Amino acid sequence: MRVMLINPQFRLPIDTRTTPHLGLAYLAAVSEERGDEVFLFDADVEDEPINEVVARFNPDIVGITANTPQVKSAWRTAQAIKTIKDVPIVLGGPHVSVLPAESAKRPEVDVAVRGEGETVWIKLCGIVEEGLKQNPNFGGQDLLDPQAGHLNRLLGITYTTTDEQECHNPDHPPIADLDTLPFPAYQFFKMDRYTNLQPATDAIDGSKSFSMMTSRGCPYRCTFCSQSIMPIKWRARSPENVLAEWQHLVHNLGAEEIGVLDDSANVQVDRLEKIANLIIENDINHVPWIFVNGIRANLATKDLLAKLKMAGLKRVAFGVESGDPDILLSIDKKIDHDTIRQAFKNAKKVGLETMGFFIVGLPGENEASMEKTIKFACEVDPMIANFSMMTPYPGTKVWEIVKRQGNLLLNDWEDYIFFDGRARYELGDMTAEMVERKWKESYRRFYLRPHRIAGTLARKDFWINWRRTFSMAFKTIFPKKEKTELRESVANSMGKNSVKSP
Ligand code: B12
Ligand code: SF4
Repeated sequence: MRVMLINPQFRLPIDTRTTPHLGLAYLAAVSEERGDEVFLFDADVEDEPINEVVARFNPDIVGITANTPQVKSAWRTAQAIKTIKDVPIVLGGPHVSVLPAESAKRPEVDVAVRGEGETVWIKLCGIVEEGLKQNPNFGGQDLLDPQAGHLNRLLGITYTTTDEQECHNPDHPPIADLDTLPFPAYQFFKMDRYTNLQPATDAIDGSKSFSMMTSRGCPYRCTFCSQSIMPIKWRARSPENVLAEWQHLVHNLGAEEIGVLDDSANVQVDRLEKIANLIIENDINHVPWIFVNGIRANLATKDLLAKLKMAGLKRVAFGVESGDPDILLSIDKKIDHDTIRQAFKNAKKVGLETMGFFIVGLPGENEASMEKTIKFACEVDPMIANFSMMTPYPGTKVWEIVKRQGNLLLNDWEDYIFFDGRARYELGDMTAEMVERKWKESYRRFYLRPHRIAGTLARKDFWINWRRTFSMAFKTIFPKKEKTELRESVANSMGKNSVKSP
């Protein structure tokens, strides 16, 4: 069967790296394992319009991924494809998992898959394949025919039948043993067109950079985080299985750097230690790697960090979020400032680069609490500080709070991004003006301290990438007020602009 997987186009207002989409890489891998012919279309790096590729490849099923700011682009892509052929179109990903009915009721979307996708995707492909055996033109309408009932028993999906009945089948159980999954199938990506996610080495373009997930899910439930997409149960791959992928990336694909994307990589400290030991014993610790997301500060002991450093870890990140103890408590981070201080100290002591994630504009904030966040960031002083403007994603507790008590300033999913300098909501005494001002201040006050300027100028990668760094800093501090240009270009590239705001 011919299977097409799509990452729809969405460019952030500031330049971020472009890396292969790991979720699609997994879906491509299980499709390949099933014996399907796979075409992966990543609109961020393709030159050819989607309609030409669809006409040529003639897929039997199409899967499109979507996070919140991408979802309208996903709908536009589906519309463009449906004008060519009524191929079954399946949407999945973080946004679709939280609001499946919104996509499933659209005429251009046939099925919305909720949560972890591999098993459901494979089962759907099997259903379509059976349909094609009976009818070589089996399409979206046939799949949704209530008389035929093709989708009745498939867990984890939402769809609207041709007689307009919305069906929300029960959840699909999470994959119990992650070791049963094949490794992400990078062979379907145009690898030379990507940059690295967060540089672990000095090179940005052309570095052979790969992402990896050694565990899925997170046992914590921070109020601002879209973690609700994955099952609450944290599941980990065995150290041996992680090592096998690591070796594959280094020996077969020539990885020069690896970004570990786990949400909470150090939930089981002994597992991480074992992975580190295996990397060392198998002589692949010369390839630098980083934790792209924060690891838990309460479990970041000096011994663990020292071992990880020996295994090639170059940089570690911690989610600090707020410098205000009451706010930290209110977001259910389940951590305190002394623990965070100690984690940064431990990391620096063993010679790791550090990164801190901070949020400006959480519910309950005021000028004083945001001030504490800036001061705390300066105190723990990571090599990289990332200040995000709080963006309430659907499904999160913050989203519920803002909907109930606040004044949401967003009316378009494409604006659900957190680096464009505009506040997303007002709540109580917290005005948009205050959040925007403190957010800009946070970057200015953190990075424009004399020792930071000196430190930055002394870094080799700064001089290699100075044009990009300046351009990003300028766009961060002076963002474009209106993104109409961006939206028009995305819409035009799809050849359609008929998707309305939510
Ligand atoms: C790496 C990453 C990035 C990278 C993206 C790299 C890339 N090309 O993928 C970068 C840094 C660029 C990035 C940017 C952003 N990100 Co991000 N990112 C992540 C992160 C940490 C890992 C993603 C990943 O690889 N997951 C592992 C794979 C296996 O999971 P997956 O992609 O979700 O796919 C699975 C399922 O969702 C499903 N599935 C997905 N697509 C499809 C399609 C079909 C057809 C089917 C059947 C199933 C299916 O099956 C897959 C396999 O199980 C996640 C957190 C997380 N744990 O997922 C956040 C996350 C996805 N990001 C998030 C956000 C908010 C953003 C930004 C909007 C932030 C911003 N700057 O404003 C931008 C948007 C950028 C854009 N262009 O769209 C949110 C999304 C929330 C939401 N409601 O959309 C997440 C969930 C973080 C969080 N906890 O809040 N991100
Ligand atoms: S912010 Fe981190 S610790 Fe909190 S729920 Fe999200 S992934 Fe888990």
